[in-house]
Amino acid sequence: MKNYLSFTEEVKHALQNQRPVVALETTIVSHGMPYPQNIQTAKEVEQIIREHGAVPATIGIMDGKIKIGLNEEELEEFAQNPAVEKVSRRDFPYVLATGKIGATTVAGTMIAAQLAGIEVFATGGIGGVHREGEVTWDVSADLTELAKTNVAVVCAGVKSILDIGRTLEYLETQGVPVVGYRCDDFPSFYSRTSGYQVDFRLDTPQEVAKMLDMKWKLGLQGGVVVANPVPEAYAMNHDEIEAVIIQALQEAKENGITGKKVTPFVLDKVKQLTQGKSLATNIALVKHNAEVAARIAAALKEINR
Ligand code: PSU
Ligand code: MN
Repeated sequence: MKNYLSFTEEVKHALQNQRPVVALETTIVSHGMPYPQNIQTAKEVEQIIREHGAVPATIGIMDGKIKIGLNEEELEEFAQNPAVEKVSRRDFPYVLATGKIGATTVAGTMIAAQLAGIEVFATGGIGGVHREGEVTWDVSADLTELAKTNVAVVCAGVKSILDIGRTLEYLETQGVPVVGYRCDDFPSFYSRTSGYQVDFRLDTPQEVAKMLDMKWKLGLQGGVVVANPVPEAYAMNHDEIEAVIIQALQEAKENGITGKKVTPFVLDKVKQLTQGKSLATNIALVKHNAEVAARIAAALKEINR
């Protein structure tokens, strides 16, 4: 798979010189946010990472290559082209073989990041066990990827479109530590709390870096979820968002939406139903995650210098 990687100069240089690098996904760009907020956010997030002493590597598939770092024109393509496929572990061979354009999910980005030698990844929220997952078996491949791929994922928890309790149980079974960054309660994306506790609370990038380093030095395969709550000023009211989510899930059911289409469909409905309020929250939390991820990546490089 390494033969299919293609690096931008900026990322190649950073990796060769042991500089901190933060991976970013493209599904959030192509399927998670509308144009033009998606491209604007993608660029700003890259800039925030640079301002905090790391190099951003936005990952996506194009022309039969897994791109580690995208130039402006490429990023624009991911933001605007409606033909972009959503690429999780399952989808790599098809998208690479056909030369299609593919946006990587959390799972897909983790795979590419590990191959490239990138240990820290910033996103919005990870996938998880869906509500009624015990019936539909809809469990995101993000969770099994976290069990086997050595990348730390800085996120704002999981959306309550998912079954948060079962998602955390699944992560425990798979041996994935869930760290609360300056929080005790596992955040639920739009809100700073969920009613579920994180496994471990850590308060500085250095502490997180030390734990990541320990996990991988011990030879314990897999990632770590670093849960970073949305900044207070952008947090949404829990009951308000819950009502919207119930309606969005109902519409997904009525429209017979299944498989990889579920998450983008529900995200879009939530956005429509909150008149864009959820989008502002989404943008704010992604930026915050980028900053924390850059600090953790820098601290991790300090340990092994
Ligand atoms: N959750 C969000 N926003 C997102 C996603 C999840 O709050 O954009 C995207 C991520 O790319 C994640 C993917 O990896 O959806 C999970 O999709 P699925 O549930 O089909 O595994
Ligand atoms: Mn799914």
